[in-house]
Amino acid sequence: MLIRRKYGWEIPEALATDEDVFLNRRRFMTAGLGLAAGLGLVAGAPRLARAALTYPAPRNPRYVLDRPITDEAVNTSYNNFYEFGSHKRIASAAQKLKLSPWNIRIDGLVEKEMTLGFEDLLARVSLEERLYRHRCVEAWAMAVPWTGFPLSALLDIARPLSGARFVRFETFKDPSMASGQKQFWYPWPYVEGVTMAEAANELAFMVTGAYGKPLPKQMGAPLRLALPWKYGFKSIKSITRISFTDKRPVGFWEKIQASEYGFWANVNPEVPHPRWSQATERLLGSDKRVKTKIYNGYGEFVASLYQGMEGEILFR
Ligand SMILES: Nc1nc2c(c(=O)[nH]1)N[C@H]1C(S)=C(S)[C@@H](COP(=O)(O)O)O[C@H]1N2
Ligand SMILES: [Mo]
Repeated sequence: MLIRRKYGWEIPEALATDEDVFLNRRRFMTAGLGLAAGLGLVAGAPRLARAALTYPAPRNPRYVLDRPITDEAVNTSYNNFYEFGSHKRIASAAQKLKLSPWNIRIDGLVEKEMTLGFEDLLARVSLEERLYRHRCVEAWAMAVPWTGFPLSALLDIARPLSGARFVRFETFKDPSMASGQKQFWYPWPYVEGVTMAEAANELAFMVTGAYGKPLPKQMGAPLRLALPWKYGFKSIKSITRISFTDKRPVGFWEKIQASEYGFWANVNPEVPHPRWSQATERLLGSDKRVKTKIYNGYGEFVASLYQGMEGEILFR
């Protein structure tokens, strides 16, 4: 049984991480600072140290899996990232993604609009590792050790105004870099959105890494979302813009086919996709199928978000 702590990550790091990792991390940090000093970089050390020493981040033990972690080699070679092609083998094409400079625009209904460099953003948050399940609407699933920070920490930085009701996320648009974006019939850039309440939910996670390392390009470097209770298409990759708005954002897939891919897109085995069943899912890297769970097994964290919303199409 899962014991709920209000802030699970607020337990001392030595308890959250097994001792081995904790001690290694300490040693690593000390070594890194020594190296920085040796190179005469002490003035710039806080930023350098932070950016260089974030991996591996301590694991938050609050989020547990019911299945093995998907093999890293499988996960980095089977991806949905339509910017680089409308099939799963986009990993090599995605190496064209240019990661620096990487700026994130925060705009709309906020106290003060701003543009943050990715490194500046990293310096303002603390990273943790979480084991999350991921359920694609196409009925395959994976389990990933993500590294990142809660989306709520980004809300603290962005300081949305009281009129903000939704957060809208946008991916880059550059057809010269991402050949899939030459397919002009798709509504680029990729967009996704959540309500403010969903954004503030503890499960909503901004991902900067996986498998104890910075995120590989094909998985949505340098910054993507993970919303483990929703179908995978909501977990937008390679984010460049985060806007606060009073209008419900229309996602990339919703724009293409609203009858199949809705705004809420909460996982539910009992509501079939118009073209296939959602009752079971295939675990990536095997032929094994397991039963899909409502809210992908995260109902304990998120079901209350949807109370009294029975009139909405919550599960597509
Ligand atoms: N920008 C962008 N984000 C995206 C997608 C995409 O095509 N473009 N595909 C989505 C879908 S359908 C899924 S299942 C996941 C896949 O993530 P993965 O490749 O890391 O497994 O990314 C989501 N985020
Ligand atoms: Mo997906």
